[in-house]
Amino acid sequence: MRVQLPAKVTVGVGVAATAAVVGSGVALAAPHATSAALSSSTATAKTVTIKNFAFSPRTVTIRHGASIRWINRDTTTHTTTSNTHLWSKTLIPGKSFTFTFGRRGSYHYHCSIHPMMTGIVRVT
Ligand SMILES: [Cu+2]
Repeated sequence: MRVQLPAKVTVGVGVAATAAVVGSGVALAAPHATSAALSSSTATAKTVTIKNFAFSPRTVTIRHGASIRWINRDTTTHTTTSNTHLWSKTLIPGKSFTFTFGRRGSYHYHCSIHPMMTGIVRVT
């Protein structure tokens, strides 16, 4: 899909705005190259284990475009819930949930059943 977009832009703008096409072509080339490089870092997805009413590790750092997988190894149901409600998932014992972080930042989250359980995902 990302490959098609620059092609459409080039065709749509046509001959009248050749300079603009070249300009946007260059601008689009950089993000495209970045996303291609990131697809390999997706393999470095990290796991946060929920155990003994805690997220472990409590703070985890990944590259943007990579994923966090939470798995509930407790005998109690927990949730992983973004403080800004970017994601929220209830996990019964043994279940897991994966979320991909496209943008850099610090994402604070908690368990909505046990609000003292908190964690942070740092996306670089
Ligand atoms: Cu909990």
